[in-house]
Amino acid sequence: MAIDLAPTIQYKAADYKTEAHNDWCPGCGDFGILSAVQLTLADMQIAPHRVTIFAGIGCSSKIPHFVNTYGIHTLHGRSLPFAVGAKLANPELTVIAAGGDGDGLGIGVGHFVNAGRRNVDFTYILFDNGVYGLTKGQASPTLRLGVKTKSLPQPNINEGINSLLLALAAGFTFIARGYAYDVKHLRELIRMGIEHKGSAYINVLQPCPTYNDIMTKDWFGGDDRKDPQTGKALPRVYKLNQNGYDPLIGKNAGDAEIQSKIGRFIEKAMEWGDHIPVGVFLKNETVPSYDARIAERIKNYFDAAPARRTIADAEGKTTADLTAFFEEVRVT
Ligand SMILES: Cc1ncc(C[n+]2csc(CCOP(=O)(O)OP(=O)(O)O)c2C)c(N)n1
Ligand SMILES: [Mg+2]
Repeated sequence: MAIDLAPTIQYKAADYKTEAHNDWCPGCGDFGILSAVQLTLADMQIAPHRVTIFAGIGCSSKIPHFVNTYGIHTLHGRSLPFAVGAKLANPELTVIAAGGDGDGLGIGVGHFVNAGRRNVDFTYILFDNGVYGLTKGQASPTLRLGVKTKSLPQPNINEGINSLLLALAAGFTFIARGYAYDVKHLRELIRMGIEHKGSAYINVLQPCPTYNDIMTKDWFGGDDRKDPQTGKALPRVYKLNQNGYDPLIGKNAGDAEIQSKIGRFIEKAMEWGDHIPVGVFLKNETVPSYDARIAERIKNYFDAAPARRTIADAEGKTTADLTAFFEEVRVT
């Protein structure tokens, strides 16, 4: 009788939690994002050792300590080069990059642009609170012109970056925005980002209860603007797909369809103020992922990717021999 070797372990969200001490402030939006990541990994039944989370530096960038997978707390702004390298070395790995708006769109923005244009298969979750939380609330690159948050002596003198438009220009092929306090919705977005074959960017609006006293949970929830009839708050955040928005640019989409979908994307990505859309803005299937492009040139790439190779013998002496790998590279 054949022995069934299929894995029987059922992972629960608790299996992705760690005992590490968490020093995020009470009420921080980071907790919602952390839960969404753990729940998504359980939803998808991805074994903890098959996932690596790379982060930069900041409050949000501490996330690898709290998720029971492999994780690297890298340098400020450097999560993406690590994520890209890991995915190329081990294409079987589920790669998540995570970090703050300061980390990813300030010091790390060059990597953001260059990662996007490669379309490597990873998911980047950007915690967007409009401030440098860890260093006491300076304006981050996403804080808009004229907004004065708690630590600023005067209103912000710079215009904020629209990271959805930047992600489009850079070449990300999956672009979404979530809200940290809507964990159920965010969990779906993260799943779709991981399932997407290519670079996925998920911007997450994440109130900072300590330093961002303008874009608060109450502000996003519209507590200051009530429906005159019902007296109920009118939330500023709304779901894109409520209005029949279709983010998909299918594999065989023609130029006209691509242009019209990009046009609508830009329109939606520019909405802010009393109407802030969340959901999937774009899923472009016309661009091949980077590993697929590599596999075109290196025929045995998926079978013999660098991480699958034996690199040392029992004594630790190197046995690395990449000859066969490079013999496959076609120079035309
Ligand atoms: C090279 C370098 N420059 C500056 C800093 C100081 N620093 C640490 S975290 C940070 C920004 C954090 O903001 P963000 O990425 O938005 O994360 P948050 O704390 O808001 O989650 C800065 C400027 C650093 N650690 N390294
Ligand atoms: Mg921040």
